[in-house]
Amino acid sequence: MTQKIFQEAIAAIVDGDADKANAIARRGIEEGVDPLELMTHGFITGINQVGDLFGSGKLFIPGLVKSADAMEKATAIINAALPREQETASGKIVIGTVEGDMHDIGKTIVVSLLRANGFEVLDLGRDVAPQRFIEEAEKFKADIISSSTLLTTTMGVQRELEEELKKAGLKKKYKTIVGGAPVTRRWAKRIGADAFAQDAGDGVNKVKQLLMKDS
Ligand code: B12
Repeated sequence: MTQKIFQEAIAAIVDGDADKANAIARRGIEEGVDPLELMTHGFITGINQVGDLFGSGKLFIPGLVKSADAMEKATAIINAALPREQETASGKIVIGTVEGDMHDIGKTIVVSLLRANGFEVLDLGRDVAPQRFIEEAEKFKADIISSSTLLTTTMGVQRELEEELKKAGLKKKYKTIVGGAPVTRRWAKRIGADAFAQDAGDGVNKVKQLLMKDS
């Protein structure tokens, strides 16, 4: 039964059918399918296939936009269904997609999973400049600054963020974590970020580890 709904979720995203994606997300939750599994094995697998089709010239911008719309609808439903920890975890996280990058589906999943795990999260949205990450972290009294990027051309903004933190004498005050499809552990090390996470679940674990090192 679950395999079937995963396949349906993949097809809805590849076809760019927002109504179907919406209905499948709701049905999956009603039927007790684990929301994160439906996300990972269904919708995310679908959007990755869309990315491959786009990358190999078999799908064009209008198709990409339709699939992204279907993905956004499904993500909103899944995110709202994530089971919440009763306890509040101690840790404040500022997060955003870097300047020049409009991709925010993955970042939104990370936000939801962090909140579901009891963390206080300030979501700055997308197209966030390094200086703004820092200003908002100061105001919010954050422990961690986390950034997402999906474009290779905007990865450098994560490096700029590290440099700005150093310039402001704040590098020790905040832990940093970077993520997004082109981001690797090696990249994180190269720019001096404190952690890298490959997906939202890994992100929650890395945040916990960073906060433990802090205390
Ligand atoms: C959907 C999509 C879009 C949508 C975005 C909608 C939205 N609201 O986000 C739209 C249609 C707007 C779009 C636009 C463009 N896109 Co686009 N897009 C994609 C696509 C297909 C999927 C991205 C996605 O949502 N994945 C699903 C999520 C769940 O995965 P994720 O983002 O990787 O996030 C997970 C992890 O990485 C991690 N994570 C992510 N961030 C963070 C942060 C932290 C702190 C942590 C801990 C973890 C973490 O956790 C997440 C959940 O597990 C990708 C292909 C791909 N496979 O990545 C192309 C892709 C990223 N896009 C691409 C391109 C080229 C573009 C455009 C330039 C196209 C154009 N010519 O206009 C524009 C760019 C506009 C801009 N300035 O940003 C290229 C990038 C190529 C490159 N090397 O840079 C890709 C790779 C497609 C391709 N194969 O060519 N796109």
